[in-house]
This record gives sequence, structure tokens and C-alpha cells, in this order.
Amino acid sequence: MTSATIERIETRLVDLPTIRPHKLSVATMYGQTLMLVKVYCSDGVTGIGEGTTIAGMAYGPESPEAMKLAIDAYFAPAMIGQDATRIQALMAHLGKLVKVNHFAKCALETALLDAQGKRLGVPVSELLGGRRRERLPVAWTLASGDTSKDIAEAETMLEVRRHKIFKLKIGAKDLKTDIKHVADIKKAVGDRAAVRVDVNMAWSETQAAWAIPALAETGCELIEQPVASPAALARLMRRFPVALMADEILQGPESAFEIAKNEGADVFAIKIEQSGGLFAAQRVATIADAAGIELYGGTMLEGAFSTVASAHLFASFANLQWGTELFGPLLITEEILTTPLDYSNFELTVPGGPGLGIELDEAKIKRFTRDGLMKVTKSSAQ
Ligand code: MUC
Ligand code: MG
Repeated sequence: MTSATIERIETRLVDLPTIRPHKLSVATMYGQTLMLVKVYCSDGVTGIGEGTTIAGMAYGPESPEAMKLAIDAYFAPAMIGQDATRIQALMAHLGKLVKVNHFAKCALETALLDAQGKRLGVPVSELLGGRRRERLPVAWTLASGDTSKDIAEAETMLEVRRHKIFKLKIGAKDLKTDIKHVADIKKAVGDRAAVRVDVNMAWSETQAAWAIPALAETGCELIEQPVASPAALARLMRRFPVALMADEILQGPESAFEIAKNEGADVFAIKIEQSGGLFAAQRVATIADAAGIELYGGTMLEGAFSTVASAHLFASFANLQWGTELFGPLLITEEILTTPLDYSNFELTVPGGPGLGIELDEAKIKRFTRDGLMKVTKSSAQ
């Protein structure tokens, strides 16, 4: 077994513009901030991981700034000098030192897996049990806030064969306006595309009970996180046959087990960051499979590094009935990789090179990097 210890950890915040405002019920995004972490090992190998969230702190408890701070002040000092090749043992050790902080943990685990894959000359998917598919279907979110703009965007995506599954962000407007928005878009795309919605927890149970049959009537095939409460979602499950998906309430294996036990969702939107890392997300998928819950590969609108890390994991899943929404890099104006990802024919190709199989364009991101790099080395960690 090769041995390598962790010598240095660098973090940075990269602020990138989005191609258009992205409107969710919780916030409107005009840009995306990636927290990138680079782990330098004693054998000369480096790995990169990413922590990204949606709209600062509007979506969840961890901001990019908080992830960076947690790594600089707590994780990195505890990691310097540790064996970089024993990833699960190291993550378990860090789990004892730092509670929750799922997104920061995921970024570090991704960087360690990237490094280990490069070290062994294998893609990250092979470290996760081996890929079962080379390409993943990718949905696109229509969220301009304007129905005709969304229809035009959907038409372009269909024409260039990039996406034929559309997720609509609703919940910010009144119920009737939202239902009409969904109906108009479904009518425009017809059988050429699937339409799904994400309410991001905006509705009460009674609002959801009114809206769900109306949404089913429009031809909407999947309703994501209509309400905030796991108990309310479970009750809605018993009342309506249309598929209901859990997202925000799915925060790792323990929550997956609770939802499964309560028959609280038809589908899980699995996200590597929300789960607490790739191995935790793998455990979420195992629980879903055992409970007969179907799977969807979710995103936090991540940049290339977390998107590709997710792709390696989702490629290894036994089941992925609802495809993925790994389109995050396409929502950002800048290409941050030396070789862009292959999105074609409605799918994303899972990179085949060692580690994540992608390379950061350092020169490109320099001008988007906030306040320079933070470095934690052996001397500064002591
Ligand atoms: C979410 O809530 O699922 C995923 C796609 C998108 O547009 O927003 C995200 C977050
Ligand atoms: Mg969601």
C-alpha cells in the first residue's frame, strides 16, 4: 500500500457570475461562489474538492465563507501529517472533531478521493466500487421567473440536444399562477420533454394538498420537497399517487433511514454535500434501495469539481431511476476547467482519467478569487 501524508491545505473562494438570474422560492441567485480546497500530499500528489451552496445562507446552514473558515481553523490543522490514503478512517476521525458541517466535509473528502485516484491511477468511481454507466442523463432547471423566457430556454435546450428533462422552480408565487406556469410549459414541450417541479419547501400541507392534483393534471411527473416537514410529506404520500421527492429533509444516512421508515418519499434527491460526503451519500443510496425508494442525482448548483465528484458516485449507483440534474457548471458564465466537460445528447460523460479526471484552469480563476489564498501548513497548524 502506498503511503502519503497531508502536507498543506489551501482554500479559496471563487465568485462566478451565472448566465441569468436563477429564481428559487428561497432566493434569486445572480452568481455562484465555489469554495475550493486543495490538499497537497507528501508524495507530490494533490487533490481538489469543492464546497458550494445556493444563495449564501438562504438554502441551508453552511455558507461558502463558513466552509472555508471551518477548514482553515478546524479541519486543516487536524489533517496535516495524517495518512492521506486512509480516507474513510480520516473522515471518521474528523467527524469526531467537528459536528455536522456536511458541505465542508464533502469538499475535503472529494479532495482526498481525487488525490487517491491520481495516486493509484484510477477514476474516483473505481474507488467507490466501480462505475455501472459511462454517461448520465442531465435535467435542466427553468428558473428565469418568466414563463415565455422559460419556454424559449427549453426550446433551445431541446434543439441543441442538451436537456429533455426540465425542473421548474415554483413556490414563490401564488398557487394558481404557479400551476398555470407549469401547465403552459408542459403544453409547449408536450411529449418531447419531461416536466418536474421543485417547491423548495414553500407550501403548507393544505396548499400542497390543493396543488398536487392540479400539478398532476398538467402532466408534471415529479414534485420535489413541496413542504418543509417530513411528517407532512409522509401524509401527502398517502393521499396522492404522483411521485414525491425528498430533498432538503434528506441530510445524510440517519435522515434517510427515518424517511424510509415512515414511508416518507417515493424518490430521494441524493446530494453529496447535503449527505456529508460521497461515502455518506453512498449509504443514503443503500438505504433507499433497501426501502424501495427511487433515486435522483441532485445538485447544489455546484461547479465542476463537486459536479464531477457527484457524477463518479452516481455512475456507481445500482439504481438511478430519475437520472440527474448535474448541470451546475452550465449555469456559470466561466469555464474553470482546462478541458470542458462533455454535455451532449442529453447526457454528461463521466470523466475517465485518474481521480476526478479534470484539471482546474488556475489562470482563469485567479481574477475571480476573493482575498487570495489561505494556506495551512505544518508550521501554521502547530
Ligand atoms: C434544489 O433545491 O434542488 C438543484 C437544481 C436547481 O435549480 O436548484 C437546485 C437546488
Ligand atoms: Mg430541491
